Amino acid sequence: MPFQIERIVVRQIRMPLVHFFETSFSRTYERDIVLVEVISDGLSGWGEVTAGERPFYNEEWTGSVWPLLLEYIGPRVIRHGFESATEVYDRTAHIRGHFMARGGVEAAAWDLEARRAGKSLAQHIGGGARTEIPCGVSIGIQDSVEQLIEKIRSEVDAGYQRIKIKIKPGWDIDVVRRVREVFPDIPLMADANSAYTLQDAGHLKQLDEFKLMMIEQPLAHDEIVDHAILQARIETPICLDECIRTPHHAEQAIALKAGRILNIKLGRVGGFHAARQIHEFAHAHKIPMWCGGMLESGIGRAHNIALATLPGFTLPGDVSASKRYWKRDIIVPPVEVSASGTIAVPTGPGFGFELDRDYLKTVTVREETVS
Ligand code: OSB
Ligand code: MG
Repeated sequence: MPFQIERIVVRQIRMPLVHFFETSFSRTYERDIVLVEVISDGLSGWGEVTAGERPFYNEEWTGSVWPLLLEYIGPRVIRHGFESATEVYDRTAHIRGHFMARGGVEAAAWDLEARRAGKSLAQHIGGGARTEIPCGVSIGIQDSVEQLIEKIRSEVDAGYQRIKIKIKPGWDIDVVRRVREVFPDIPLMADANSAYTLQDAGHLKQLDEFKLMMIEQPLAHDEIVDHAILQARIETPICLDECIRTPHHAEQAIALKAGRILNIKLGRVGGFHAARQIHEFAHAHKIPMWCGGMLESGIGRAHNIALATLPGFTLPGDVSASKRYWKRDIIVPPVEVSASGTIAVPTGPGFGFELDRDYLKTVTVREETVS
């Protein structure tokens, strides 16, 4: 359905996390999130830029995406005649990298197009394979192993279908061993966020005895070949996250057997167009997928729910309840998870939740318009 974007409003919001989140690369207490509103014919589409506050997960961060949006991406897409939202990805493909900044606008365009068609975002992207999505949680590195055990216990009791813990050198084998002693049978996995090298292959092989569902991105953020070498040496399935940024990366990784599972993150791959392409290819190759998270606000969270309705997303992802992150979310109702660890896919137009505009105003720290 053809459309032109007349105006783009870029907002940065600041919201404290309910509990700090620690990965192998840093600890976050407060999120600074950039939101994108694209406006056309009196309708708004919304997107979230999933970059972190520091350039440690990938090269992007809150401070880099702001000028990218205002100086490069905004002017490039505004008043351009798009035949459909599938064209927005290519419109900014001359920009090297910066997939999250580009993906925020791209996802907003899909949301806008869904609203223009009066459809839910899930339906519009070709999801709708399921009316609810299976949910897991990602639990950061804690101050003590006992604290971690308590966190796991409360998430298992809440009904979540799988537990992911973060690992790094010095917080890995012994921690997983202790978790397995307490929870011998839960679906469990570990995410290293690129904290190891191939020289650690022998060390990582010690994880095999714990029957993890997978180990996520153990090696460098931009490395595919080394993951193939490691996968041949360990039994635990490798799941790739950081190093899959384009459909071509996914093809290469699958051809090289660099991993057996894919984590797909909307922002990391630049939005729905690339996410759908990766999904299609991986699904045809029988690679199970799940939707990753980046500590999103309600907008990004709602987009992730839509993405996770695609048929190849067969594993529980990192899309969980708003209340795990926020005292109050910017959408109403907040994202809620059932006692069996599922989220019901909303059926209203676009991403399917209402925006809490008053609260959005309260948490906005800067705002600019491209027109
Ligand atoms: O690697 O999956 C990751 C959060 C920030 C940066 C990277 C990652 C994560 C998570 C996410 O694990 C979790 C979530 O949104 O719950
Ligand atoms: Mg990860």
